Amino acid sequence: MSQPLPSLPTRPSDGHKGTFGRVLIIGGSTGMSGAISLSGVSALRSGAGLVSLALPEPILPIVASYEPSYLCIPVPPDLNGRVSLEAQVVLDESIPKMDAAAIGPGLGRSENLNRIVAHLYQNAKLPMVFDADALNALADQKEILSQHTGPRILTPHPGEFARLIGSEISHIQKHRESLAVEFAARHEVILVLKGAGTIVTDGKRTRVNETGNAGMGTGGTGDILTGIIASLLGQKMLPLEAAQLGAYLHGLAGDLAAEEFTQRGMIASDLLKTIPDAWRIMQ
Ligand code: NPW
Ligand code: AMP
Ligand code: MG
Repeated sequence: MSQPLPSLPTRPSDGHKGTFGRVLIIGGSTGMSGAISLSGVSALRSGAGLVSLALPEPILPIVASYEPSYLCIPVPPDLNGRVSLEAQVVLDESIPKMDAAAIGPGLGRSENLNRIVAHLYQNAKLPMVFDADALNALADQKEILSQHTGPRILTPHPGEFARLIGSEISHIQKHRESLAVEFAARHEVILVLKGAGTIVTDGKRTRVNETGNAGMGTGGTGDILTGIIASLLGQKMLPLEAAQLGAYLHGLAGDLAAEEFTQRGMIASDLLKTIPDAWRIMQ
């Protein structure tokens, strides 16, 4: 049976930005600066106290100018404008100061990124979301999927899940819940299998999300979900609850965006404006 919706994170009246969580999001590359910008704003709109984006230095000006409220941490780029292996030093310095992190939106793919993703997946103690190209990096090294030291939330769409389990999208879509539950149980992770009726499971407890619509099939919506879940983790929600509440909030923001702009006319950044309306309905 589908689980009930978790309670909202608490917001003590004497709280401050430290109370509400420091969140780090790692991603972005030349040509995909939008993805990490969307994740950054959605993390802020979801209530995190401080949001920092670690991104290749060449795209910093464009990401920083999109929104003044997040911090930007430049990391050394490779020749193609992606996060380079040298960035690991900067990331290792930043991570201990954070309450939660996410990696993947707009990250791109390379051998060196596979090494960085594996290093964080296996060694970072804090709760972490793995999305987008970070999932592709994990799919290239499936042997490490069970080797993690902290709570791990994986947020694949069916194409990314197909790569992760070495299967076909059509097979996944026929057996969404059972495959998600089996994967989460086997690797002791929280799996968020996206698409109509997003499934959120830790392998024992499962929730099928009821919000969202086909208007969300537009570039960037998944990057927004990553920021939302990382933000809720930063606010100390339990990982399964953060993923379940995050999927619901994201879908509701999508439903409100569809009401305002229509499913055909809505775009991902519209959700950044409707997240506050979604909170108002939920609280
Ligand atoms: P198809 O097309 O039907 O065969 P990829 P990506 C499938 C960044 N972005 N149900 C689909 O299948 C991301 O953050 C940057 C069924 C196709 O095969 C990543 O870093 C943006 N199938 C990077 O781009 C905005 C589904 O998945 C495959 C499905 C690549 O991410 C855009 C496509 O997936 C984007 O977010 C569903 N519901 N959903 C920016 N503005 O900077 C997906 N598929 O090849 O992993 O590409 O998801 O675009
Ligand atoms: P991504 O492919 O990573 O950008 O993620 C797309 C996001 O939009 C996910 O959260 C999906 O669950 C959501 N989405 C896409 N299509 C639909 C749909 N038909 N109904 C509900 N949600 C959808
Ligand atoms: Mg995505």
